[in-house]
Amino acid sequence: MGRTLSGKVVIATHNPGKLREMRDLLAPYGIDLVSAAELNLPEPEETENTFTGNARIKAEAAAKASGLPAFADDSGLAVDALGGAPGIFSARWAGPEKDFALAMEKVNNALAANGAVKAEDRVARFVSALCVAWPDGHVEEFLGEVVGQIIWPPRGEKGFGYDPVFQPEGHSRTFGEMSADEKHGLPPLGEGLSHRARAFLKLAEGCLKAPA
Ligand code: ITT
Repeated sequence: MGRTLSGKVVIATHNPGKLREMRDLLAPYGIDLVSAAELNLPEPEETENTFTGNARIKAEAAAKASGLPAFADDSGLAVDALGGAPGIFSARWAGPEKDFALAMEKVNNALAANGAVKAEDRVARFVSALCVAWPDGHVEEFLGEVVGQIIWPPRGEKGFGYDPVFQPEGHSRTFGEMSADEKHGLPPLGEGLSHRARAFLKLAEGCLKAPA
């Protein structure tokens, strides 16, 4: 068991889709949540070359600036046939306008340019690195992953980011077609489906008290 998370906690993300999911995941644990945007915290530069490193930058910056424990996620889509791209650059592939229709098209075009047409050539994984940092410098880190395939054209209006082109293994619908509950797939519905939910289940085991 790591250090228990309680009281007031900052969710250190500026991405509204991720904020919604991180709030959802923490909701049963009776924690008082405040977002980085509500506290006007600046967005630190993500200068590390791993998901774990960048999650830690975000959590530590928010904990230091707020004096509160902070919970951050660094995540992305890693496509096997593209050598793991866009990976830690997943947000950056959408450009300054955060245009994910464009980012999804770039992924599909890159696969097409590689001749990756068959499902088995379009394997991809979503990865989530979660970090909780306390103002005294203590950190706890967790990693989750879900394997699937890139489909084209995109399907579904739910979720955010690359969800409409990602179909998790063993499912016939994309994350974009799933409700938040289905995408998380938490117990008793499942054993955790999305990368974020899988990392979160480890976090819950290490740092959260079971909901009353
Ligand atoms: P913060 O750093 O403020 O948290 P961000 O959007 O910059 O927000 P990341 O650097 O972690 O976050 O970028 C991850 C990108 O990967 C994100 O912008 C999404 O487009 C994509 N992504 C991550 N998890 C996803 C999910 O569950 N569904 C769809 N896309 C996801």
